Amino acid sequence: MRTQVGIIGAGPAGLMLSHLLARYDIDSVVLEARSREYVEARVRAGVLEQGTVDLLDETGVGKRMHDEGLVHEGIELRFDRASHRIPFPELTGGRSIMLYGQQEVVKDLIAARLAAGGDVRFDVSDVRIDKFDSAEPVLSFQEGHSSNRVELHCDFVAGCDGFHGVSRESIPRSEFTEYHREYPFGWLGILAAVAPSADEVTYTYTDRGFALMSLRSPQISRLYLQVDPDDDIANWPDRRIWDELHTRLAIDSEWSLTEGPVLEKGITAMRSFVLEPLRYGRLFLAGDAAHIVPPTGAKGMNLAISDVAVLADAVAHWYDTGSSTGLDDYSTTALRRVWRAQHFSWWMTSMLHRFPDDDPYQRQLQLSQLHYTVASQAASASLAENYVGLLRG
Ligand code: FAS
Ligand code: PHB
Repeated sequence: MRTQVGIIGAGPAGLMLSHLLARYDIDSVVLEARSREYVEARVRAGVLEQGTVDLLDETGVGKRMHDEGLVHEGIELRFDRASHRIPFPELTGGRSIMLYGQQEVVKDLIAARLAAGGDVRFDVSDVRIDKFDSAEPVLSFQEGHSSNRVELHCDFVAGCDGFHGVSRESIPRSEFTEYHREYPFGWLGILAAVAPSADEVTYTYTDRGFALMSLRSPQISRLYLQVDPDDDIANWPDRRIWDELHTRLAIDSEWSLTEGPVLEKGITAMRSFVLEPLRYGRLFLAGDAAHIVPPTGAKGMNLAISDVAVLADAVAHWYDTGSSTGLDDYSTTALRRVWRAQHFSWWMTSMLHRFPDDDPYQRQLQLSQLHYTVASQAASASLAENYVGLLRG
């Protein structure tokens, strides 16, 4: 079997890459370990940067996002029992964000690929990458319950298989540098069938820890609590979750949190991670396979999309001109935005969470940073331009 680009992973990175390559008439095959139902149901990110919204529109997959997504023109920061709004358009020359679940983006991309005759294979197993340091890399895998191995010969391999994928494990350790930071807390996230209690995404800093109010639709709320990283969701019955959310989100002005049936809950670890470089011969890494950010900056999915936007153009340039300049520059170009998002995500996380080993001085610094961020136009603009996403290029 042969294709031009073999893609491992049908998350936002792999699917968007396949979609972008198809617009250049470049063939690809996407290999996904999970079922279509699983990847389309996996609840993760919720915030699309302006650049992601624009790319979905430019490439013809933005209709349902505009029909069902929610444009948001700001976020709120809560501390000292008061809420402060950061307005985006005024501070970023008119840009905003879109609230639209990652699983909806995945559904739209899968539908677009299959409608265009794209080759997306679900339920594959034991994907292996060989000869990626040659001009003829080979992927091999098993399909469904078959024990036969299928070989996929390609010109390029894109490792879009997330943090626990096979791509990064296939690279000799001597070839790469890892940067990482573990955080001493996790996020407990719930999806609740109740109208959001806040109009906009609201981040809260309290002595008891961080909390976040977000949403997926006028009927579905998404909320998070900072918890111990090793905590077990079994320790968090719905009653305890709502009680803690009420406590952390409380403000002195007239406002209340509305509860509703919890549809889903889980605890996610928090880490920062970057692998450098992003290229190994004909193997290119993109998205969570190459980097992870704590979700406080709402960057994870957006970074995955921006990586593959760069990679698709570079691959197309090679096929069109034979020049490898785009491919040679891919890692440097992508990492520039990755490190900006790393810093912003680390900064938001450090400002808004209680650290187990912190002290009163540390907490005063956090409160000073929060007060300054909402009081200074320059500081608010800095947060806003990072949040809506830096302009491409
Ligand atoms: P993904 O992990 O989405 O996709 C990788 C795909 O590869 C998966 O479908 C996987 O099944 C497949 N795969 C893995 N190994 C394979 C193999 N060996 N063979 C074949 N396929 C393989 N980001 C935010 O911005 N906001 C959030 O609130 C947020 N919450 C998150 C919560 C959780 C629990 C997690 C894990 C991540 C969260 N993220 C969030 C980050 C997340 O959105 C990622 O940044 C985004 O999914 C990255 O997309 P991909 O790089 O495509 O990786
Ligand atoms: C979400 O809506 O899931 C969300 C919003 C903002 C974040 C993280 C997650 O920083």
